[in-house]
Amino acid sequence: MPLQIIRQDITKICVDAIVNAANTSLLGGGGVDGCIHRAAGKGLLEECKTLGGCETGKAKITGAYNLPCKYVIHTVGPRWSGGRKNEKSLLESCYKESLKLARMYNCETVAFPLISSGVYGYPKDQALKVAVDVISDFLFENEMKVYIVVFDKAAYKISEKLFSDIAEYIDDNYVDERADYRSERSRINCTCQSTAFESAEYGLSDLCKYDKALFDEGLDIKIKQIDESFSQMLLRKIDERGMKDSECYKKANIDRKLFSKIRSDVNYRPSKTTAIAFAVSLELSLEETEDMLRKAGYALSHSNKFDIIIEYFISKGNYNIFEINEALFEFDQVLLGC
Ligand code: AR6
Repeated sequence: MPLQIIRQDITKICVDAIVNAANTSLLGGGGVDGCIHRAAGKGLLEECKTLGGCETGKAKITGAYNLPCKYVIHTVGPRWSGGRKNEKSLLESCYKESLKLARMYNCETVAFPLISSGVYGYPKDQALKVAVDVISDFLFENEMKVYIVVFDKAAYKISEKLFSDIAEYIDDNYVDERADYRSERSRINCTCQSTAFESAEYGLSDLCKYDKALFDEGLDIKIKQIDESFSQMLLRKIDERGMKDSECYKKANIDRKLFSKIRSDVNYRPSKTTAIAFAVSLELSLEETEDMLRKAGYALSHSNKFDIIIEYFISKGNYNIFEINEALFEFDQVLLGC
């Protein structure tokens, strides 16, 4: 998954470069800047002193000293002034300039904090949107794995309205499913009782022989009718949509290597989250999504929140994978594309 949102302390992440939300002096401060300098040790400050500061929206790179990464990229975010002072484009520039430096230094993995969203007061939801938009644009053209590190859960919050809509949808569907589940169980119990009765009448060994002959015959026919596999359906849908492979896997937030594996193995069995990520990328209808999932051996059920949230977004025709992931994160579910 080329872009992942995780909750962690950025100083503990093993990547090629971590990004620091610094100030124009580059001589350290509070927030994540303070954490990075403390964890890196004095050498980092000594190197920063030689850089001559950094303008807002720009970035500079140093070694990482005692940190587990190779480099620290220092960028200076804008202070929030109500959105009237070009904050958005300055913040976009922080991400662009940092990614440019990371590419120049051949970094394959980079972790960003939510720049400007602490001491500098940029609203966290808007700061996250800028980060996701700029990074995903960059990943359309470049091979890199990028993490957005959110320190507190509040930073990663979908709107109240969306949250309550999804909560309501989960509520409604949970209830229906529970009722269906109860009636299904009582139906299964009845069937089990009548089967037990039949076994007693015919004798178990006769039944077994009879079943085996039927099974062999049925199996033979079934094997001849093997359906299109997951990978075949995926490639067919890509063609039908007139998409390029790269367009599809990038939109699904899946990396190229995993896509090549799926492409070259007709019987590849993806994880459920990967299969759904492709369904979202291809903008499949709910019915088509369920068909594609079945081919990978999965189903959407109403007995877990993850499935209901996916169903909610697909049935609303909302195929924005990052918004879906925000909702999954909010409801403590695994994210798509992993
Ligand atoms: N790991 C990941 N994220 C963190 C960590 C951590 N260890 N610590 C804080 N955050 P901030 P800014 C999050 O204030 O708003 C400094 O004094 C935090 O929750 O560090 O760009 C500089 O010297 C928030 O979401 O940076 C500047 O003067 C995000 O990191 C000024 O603050 C950014 O918060 C820069 O302010």
